[in-house]
Amino acid sequence: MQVTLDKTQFLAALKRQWQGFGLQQAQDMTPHQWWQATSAALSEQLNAQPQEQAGETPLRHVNYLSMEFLIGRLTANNLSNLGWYDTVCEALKAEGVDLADVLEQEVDPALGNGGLGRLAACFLDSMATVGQPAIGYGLNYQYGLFRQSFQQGKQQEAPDVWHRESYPWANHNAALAVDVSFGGKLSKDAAGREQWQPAFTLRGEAWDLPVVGYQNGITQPLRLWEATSPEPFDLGLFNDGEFLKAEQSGIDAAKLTKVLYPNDNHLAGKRLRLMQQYFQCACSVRDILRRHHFLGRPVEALPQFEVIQLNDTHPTIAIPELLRILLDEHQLEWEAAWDIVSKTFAYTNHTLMPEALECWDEKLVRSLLPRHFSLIKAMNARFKKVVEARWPGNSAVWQKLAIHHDKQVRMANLCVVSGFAVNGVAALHSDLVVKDLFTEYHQLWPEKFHNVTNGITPRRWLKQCNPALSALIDSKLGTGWVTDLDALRGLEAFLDEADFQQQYQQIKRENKDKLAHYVQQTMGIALNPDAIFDVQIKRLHEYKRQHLNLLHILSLYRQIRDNPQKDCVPRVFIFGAKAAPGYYLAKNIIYAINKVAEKINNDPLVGDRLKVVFIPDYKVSVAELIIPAADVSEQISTAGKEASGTGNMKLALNGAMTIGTLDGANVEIAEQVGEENIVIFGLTVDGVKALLKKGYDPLKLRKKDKHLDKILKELEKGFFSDGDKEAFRPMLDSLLAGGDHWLVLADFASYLEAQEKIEALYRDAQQWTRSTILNTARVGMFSSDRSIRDYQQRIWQAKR
Ligand code: 26Q
Repeated sequence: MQVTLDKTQFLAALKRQWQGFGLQQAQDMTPHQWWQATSAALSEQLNAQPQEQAGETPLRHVNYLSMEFLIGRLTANNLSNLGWYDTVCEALKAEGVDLADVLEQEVDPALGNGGLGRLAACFLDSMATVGQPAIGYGLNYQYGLFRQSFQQGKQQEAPDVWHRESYPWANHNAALAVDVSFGGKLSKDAAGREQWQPAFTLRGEAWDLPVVGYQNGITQPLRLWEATSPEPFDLGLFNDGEFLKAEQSGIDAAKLTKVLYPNDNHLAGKRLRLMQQYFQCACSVRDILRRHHFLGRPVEALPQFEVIQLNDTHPTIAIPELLRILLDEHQLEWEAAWDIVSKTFAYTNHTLMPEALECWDEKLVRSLLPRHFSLIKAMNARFKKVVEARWPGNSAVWQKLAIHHDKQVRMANLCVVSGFAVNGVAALHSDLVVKDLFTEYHQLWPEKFHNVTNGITPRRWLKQCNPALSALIDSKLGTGWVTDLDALRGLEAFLDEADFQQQYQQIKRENKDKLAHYVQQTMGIALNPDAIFDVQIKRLHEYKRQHLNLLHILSLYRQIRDNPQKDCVPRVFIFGAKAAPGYYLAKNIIYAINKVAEKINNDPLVGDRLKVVFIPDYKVSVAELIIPAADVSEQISTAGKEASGTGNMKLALNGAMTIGTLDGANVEIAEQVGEENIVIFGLTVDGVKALLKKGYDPLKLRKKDKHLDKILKELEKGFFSDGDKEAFRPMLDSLLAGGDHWLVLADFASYLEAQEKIEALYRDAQQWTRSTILNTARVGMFSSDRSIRDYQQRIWQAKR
């Protein structure tokens, strides 16, 4: 049921585009205009396709609410999923233009921070592909995640100008605009019902991006809300003082969706963030109800037809928002309204770390959303009775489970109490969610808790980013793997074919050449493509332990200087990571890596044996370049801290060997690929718990380990920082005087051993190739298509 592109119509659409630019002929376009025009023409052709009428489907419709969608570049993705790539390639060739060059011009919208945002994008791709009716709801930020550069090794941030005004894939859907109110006060009506008189109102305008299923004729929307002021010349509002009130309260509508908060696994606690969250939820809930009513369905039937999936707690305020509409607008009684709400929401947890669990100050909630706060208190009071019945007189349990406690609103608790399902994102993580985080909730409602292991879309993360490997797989297995990733197991049949091994190796080598070329162009550093490309790409966070990686680099450097003849396999260490602008320690780790890189890269004694590159401005399009070129995948978080990880899956799929702790999805990757094809090291979750219980002293460890002591001394003495002894003080203090909360030094020895094992494995080129082929062949379960089917079976479409 694939849709075809009519070349003549496409060229006519393209012509309208360059005419719109005021040009005389296509050849007058700049390279960037070629991308703009091509994409706009394609967008128009896609919109003109007759949409398949989603008839009576037995499937509940999914509303995926997320503050982040890290979609990446869309043009190549849409061309590939539509099956239009070759036609457009030919059409442009006739104009003397190379499609690949055009695609390089595309902006990479950074409407997310990292894993959680990219997961949302992979899930949209998979829902469209497996035929799960769905819509993604998010915000249309004017500026995405900041652009990163380095000045003397320090991170600099600049605004991410992605030109949303002229982004060719976005369609303004004017008819869907929604008004959203904030602030004000409560009063009681004659019947004693609470009434909300908001202080000011903003407008949400809908921008739809197409989410194209893989060659199946399905396109579903990602709907992003932009905040604007309600018509300033609506005299009614104007006379009511609404407009002025908005001005007075200092709420400039344009501010609301101006910028994405750059925090990752950490809270901001800011008023504007809560406003963004409510704005997103209010617009989306309105839109869901509008569609439901438009189909002639009674509000009581909402849970039969719609499910609202919350991507972490960020959109939690949608819960009291739906309750408010049912009570205040539909005039339902509490029980009836609660019945609907409690069957509609499902919540995905992405973290166990206490500092990342969202809590909002009650004052903030009350002042911005007085009616919602009142409803939260009512929910809390009703839930208290449930807890009291189960644990009579046990105030400790109540204090833990309360939604509203100690002048705080706890969003995770609100989700668990109100949702019909709660899930973690990897098997280990979901176990810990039940055992450590929501223990008593699990005792109350065991049936609510699930695991759905994360996944990645094979379309972007193999077919598009690694065309050479995809073609090789096609030649062996046909093309079915693109929508059935388990089929990659078929590659095992070719494992011992010298010819296949050689081609697989050759492709890795060419991908490394490409990355080396990029690094040469952008950073002026020459990389040796015979070296091991050792990659750590993810947000900069202490728990992800980029500084453990750094200590290993320092160890190698020390060894080379102690023994200049040392025969080692050349290594290139590649980092990509942004630190939240306010995360001082994370920025210090970036600085340390860059300073160490500078020294090592310029030391003639080292030569080609060691190189360290921190690629600036890591983002989806840069990931697409690095991942196919990686030999080693660093997944070295403190056990129990990385909920899942998804970069680990992308790297393994593209034939990198993982060095990792038994954390997040690494555990399941190890199960799939087999223990000979992954290098596991370090403390386990139980080991971490035992060590902390026993008492852990990093200083003692340092005393015992002479090698470690030497390395740390060099950092302390300013050897890498032009004599500046304070340069890495924040990082060193956290590791030593600060108690080494993330057990970096505790895992150091085990990590070095694991790295030696990597080197030994790499020396046997044939064994190594076999192992990496097996990584590609055996990680099929990490397709996000499988994740979506799990959500369907366990949560969205489960019999109730
Ligand atoms: C919260 C409040 C205020 C401002 C910002 C935030 C905020 C924003 C983003 C909090 C957390 C995030 C992002 C979290 C995240 O990316 N988590 C990752 O999710 C992945 C997908 O499930 C997992 O694979 C990773 O393990 C997890 O760290």
